[in-house]
Amino acid sequence: MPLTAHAPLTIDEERFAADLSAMSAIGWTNESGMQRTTFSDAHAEVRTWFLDRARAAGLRTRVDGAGNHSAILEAADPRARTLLLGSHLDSVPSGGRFDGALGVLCGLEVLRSVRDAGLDLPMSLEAIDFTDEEGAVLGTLGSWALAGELTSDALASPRCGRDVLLSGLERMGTSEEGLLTAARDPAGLAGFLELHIEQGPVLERAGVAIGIVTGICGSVSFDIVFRGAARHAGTTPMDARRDAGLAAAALMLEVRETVTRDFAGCVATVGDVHLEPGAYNVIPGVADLKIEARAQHDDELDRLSAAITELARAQARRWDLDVHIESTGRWSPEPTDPRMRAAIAASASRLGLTVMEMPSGAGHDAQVMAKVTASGMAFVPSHHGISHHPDEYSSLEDCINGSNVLLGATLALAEEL
Ligand code: HGY
Ligand code: MN
Ligand code: MN
Repeated sequence: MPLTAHAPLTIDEERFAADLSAMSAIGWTNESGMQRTTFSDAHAEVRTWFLDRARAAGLRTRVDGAGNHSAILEAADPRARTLLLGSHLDSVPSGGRFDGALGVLCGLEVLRSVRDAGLDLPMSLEAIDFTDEEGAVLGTLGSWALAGELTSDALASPRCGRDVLLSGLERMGTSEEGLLTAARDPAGLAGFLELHIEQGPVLERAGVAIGIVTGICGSVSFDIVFRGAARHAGTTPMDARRDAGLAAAALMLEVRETVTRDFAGCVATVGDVHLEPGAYNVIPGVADLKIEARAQHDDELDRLSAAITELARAQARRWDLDVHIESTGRWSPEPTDPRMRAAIAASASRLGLTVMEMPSGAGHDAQVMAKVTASGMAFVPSHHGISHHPDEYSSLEDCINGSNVLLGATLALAEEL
């Protein structure tokens, strides 16, 4: 009798809810939300917690050369391929409790539920927590390494600086060499599924329980440094200044105007501006901006990059400044796999959950994994669309729905093999 002929297998809600609460407390601070950035103590603590919970369930565990942490439920057949289920346990600074972490716990819960049910699937299952999805170091670092997409060039100038990278890898029990040798043979993979919060308002506004992701946006990020002349704020006439802060302010507004006017459906954000020396009575000689832009198509990313670069150069000319523009990352937009979308849809429908297809405005490990194996994503609603903020919230019911949909999609894929 096919697996999917019975009433849908569902997760152990009590166990899942208790783990969601315990996991959410690790790295949580009442004053500034979730502080689990890559290499932080809280990040290490939650990763240890994840492996402990896996072992408690009788699952094998592994940490690969990229520091990706996995729980594994092996198929009886040693030649079986592996279906990866997961996301990331690292957070942005002052982030939320659900971004990434929910997907890792849902992956673990799928393995535990399959094991509890005594099912012997024709594929091994691996719940994986990828290293540094959020980009404190590089962004999707662990999935890039596993996909074999990581290069030593990319590691030459990481966002966190080489020292932090090397010392952090050492603390994580690996090395740059380990990162570069963590690639998994795609022939051994049966696919990748990621359950994630939507991080936007679409599902909640539509009153829909599950989002079936059609494609994941691409993004580019830059570090733009304007250099002028730090001078006395009181004695330097207004027409004799080379004020780097003015270029930063003008560029922030111009980027918004340009993207809003010329790039429908795209977004751009200046997420950080740092002025030096940073004193009331000194004209800023240096302005360092961290900027990123996103689009659903590669050619739009190219045009966005060119537009931002030209705007920065024009502001440098206008305020008589030098400007240095460094690319700090590019993630190509990727469509999800139709077979994965169908498995998610079939699972949601067997559970009686409403669904809608939608693109992802957030980046994810799934867009990296899509380069080497069939990948799919399912979303659960985010309350008021809030994310990357302590107020990020998804209801327990929605989280349980997400885990059940992931379980059902896993069984539907096993059925196909
Ligand atoms: O930034 C993103 O889209 C993701 O949360 N890393
Ligand atoms: Mn995420
Ligand atoms: Mn995120």
